[in-house]
Amino acid sequence: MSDEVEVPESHPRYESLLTRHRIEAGVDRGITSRQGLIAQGRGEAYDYLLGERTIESADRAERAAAAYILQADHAVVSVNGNAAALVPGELVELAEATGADLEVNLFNRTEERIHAIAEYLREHGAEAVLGLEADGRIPGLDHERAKVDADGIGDADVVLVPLEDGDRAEALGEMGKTELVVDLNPLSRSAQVATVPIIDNIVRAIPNVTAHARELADDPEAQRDAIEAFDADEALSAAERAIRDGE
Ligand code: PTJ
Repeated sequence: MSDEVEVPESHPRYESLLTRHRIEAGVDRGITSRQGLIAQGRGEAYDYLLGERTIESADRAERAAAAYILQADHAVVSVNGNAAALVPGELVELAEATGADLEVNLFNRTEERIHAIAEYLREHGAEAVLGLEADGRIPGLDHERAKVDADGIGDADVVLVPLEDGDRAEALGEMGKTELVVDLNPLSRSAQVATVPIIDNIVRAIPNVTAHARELADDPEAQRDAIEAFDADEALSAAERAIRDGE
């Protein structure tokens, strides 16, 4: 089965249908877990309520995230089965634009899926992919869920974790890492514990973080301003208001 399925561009919910097909294709290719289908459905519901757009506070979060990545000693972008299926090329571009590392890191870890995702990222231009080693651990978590690459997330001061499980997000925060979380649900624990919760669809969020990073790249003062202008609690409240009142 090919990755791209025919979806009529005239359909009013074209982007949403295309996203759904990418996740389906990801499952067929052995990249995305079947649980990933459920996660996608949950995400779609929130995206529908948010108006399937990047709200203003999410754009500020994406700018702050770009600034944190640029200012990091070692930034790592964590890639799971959903992220890989939806935005493989965009993740590679973000890594290239910022110097961040890419690490395949899975909630439902299997060696087959780790290798399939690493290969898929390489097909999309990634030169180095971490996570195949998984010789480090996140303290406080049990077995497979705790595994990280000691040279990747284990060593990072800033991690971008899209669609992360709440337990793992909390444990990474307790390790003292600056966490940038992409999650459409402002009430999720991952979003609540993040330094920067990005309440937006990953398909819009990642290219926008890259665009901000390109703009901020040579301007440390603008990077500091982007970080200072961002307030996590305010961003979570703004997303809740957008869902409730359509603001
Ligand atoms: O590939 P693996 O094994 O690492 O597993 C990945 C999933 C996503 C299946 C795993 O991390 C998981 O079960 O996640 P949860 O606990 O279902 O949380 C996923 C969160 O991501 C939910 O809060 C969804 O609302 C949100 N979400 C789903 N799709 C998107 C999204 N957020 C942004 N963009 C999306 N496209």
